[in-house]
Amino acid sequence: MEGHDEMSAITPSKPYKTHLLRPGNTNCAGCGMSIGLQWLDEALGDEKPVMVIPSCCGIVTAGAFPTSGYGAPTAATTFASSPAVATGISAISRMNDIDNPVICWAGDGGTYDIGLATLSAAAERNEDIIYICYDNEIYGNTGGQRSGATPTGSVTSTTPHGKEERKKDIMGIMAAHRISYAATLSIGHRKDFLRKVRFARQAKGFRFLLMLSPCPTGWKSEPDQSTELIELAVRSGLFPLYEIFDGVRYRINFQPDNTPVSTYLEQQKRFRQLWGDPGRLQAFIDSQWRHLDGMATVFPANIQDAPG
Ligand SMILES: Cc1ncc(C[n+]2csc(CCOP(=O)(O)OP(=O)(O)O)c2C)c(N)n1
Ligand code: SF4
Repeated sequence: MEGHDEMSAITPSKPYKTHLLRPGNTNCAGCGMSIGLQWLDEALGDEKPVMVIPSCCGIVTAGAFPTSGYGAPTAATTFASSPAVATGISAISRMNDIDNPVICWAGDGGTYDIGLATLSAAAERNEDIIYICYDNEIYGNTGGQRSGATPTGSVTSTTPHGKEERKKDIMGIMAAHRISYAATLSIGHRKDFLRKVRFARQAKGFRFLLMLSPCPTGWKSEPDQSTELIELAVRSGLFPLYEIFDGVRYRINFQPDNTPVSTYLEQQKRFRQLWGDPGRLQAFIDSQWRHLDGMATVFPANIQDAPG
C-alpha cells in the first residue's frame, strides 16, 4: 500500500514493536488499567501473551478495529466463562508446545462476583493461567454500581448512602484454593509490580494478581491523582502489598507508614460519607493488618519461594 495510514500500522508483516495497549484505546484519562497494561507489557518483554477478557471496561479498552485493539491475541468472553476459556487456550497451547502466557484480565465484578464460580473451578484444577484482577471497586462499565469489592462507606450508584458491607477478601478466597502464587500489585510501586508479574510468569499452575485500579469516573477523583492515590492506599495500610505462596506462606512487601487514611479518602468524592470520620474504614484496616501480620509471622515465606 502506498503511503502510511492506520491500516498499514497493523499489517502483521510489518516489523514494529506491538504494544499490548495501543494508542487509540478507549480508557478514560487516569484509568489504572492504562498503567497496569503497560507495566504488564513491560514485565513480559518480547513475549506476547494471549489475553482473555470478559465484558468489563477491559474489553471496551480495545476500541474499534482496526485502529486500536490489543497488541496480542485477545478472546472476549462472557463474565462467567473467562477462566474456562483460558483453561481451553492454555491446554491447546500446551498440546502444541506453545508456552506463551495465557492471561485473564478482569474487573472486580467479573472476579469477586459474576465469574467467581469458574475462577474457583480453574484455581481448584490448578490450571496454567495467570489471572489478573484490575479492581476498581465498582461495576465501572455499566455506570458504577457496587460490587463485592466496593469498600465500606463508598457511595456508588446503588449505594447512595455508602456501602454497608465489608469488601470481600478475594486474596483469602484464592489462598484457600492453595494456588501456587497470589500477590497484590500497586501502580504506585513499579519495581514491586514488575517483579511480581515476572515471578508469576515463570511460576506454574494457577497464579492470581490483584491490582487496585483507580477509576476517576467512578471514584470521583482527579485523573492526574491516580498514581498518588494508590501510593496513599498502600502507605495508609488500606491496600497491603503482599504475596502468598502455595496458599500458606506469606510475605509482606511494604509496611504502612502511619499515613492517615483520610488523605486517601478526601481526594475521592465517593468517600464523602467518611470525610471527617474514617472510623469504619480504619477498623477494617486494623483488623486486616492483625490478620496479615499474624499470618506472615506464623507462616513466613522463605527465600526459596522468591527473592523479596
Ligand atoms: C452475566 C452478565 N451480567 C451482567 C452484565 C452487565 N455488565 C456488563 S459490564 C458490567 C460491569 C462489570 O464490572 P467489572 O467486572 O468490575 O469491570 P469494569 O466494568 O469495572 O471494568 C456488567 C454488570 C453482563 N454483561 N453479563
Ligand atoms: S470507567 Fe473507570 S475502569 Fe472504565 S475505562 Fe473509565 S476509568 Fe477505566
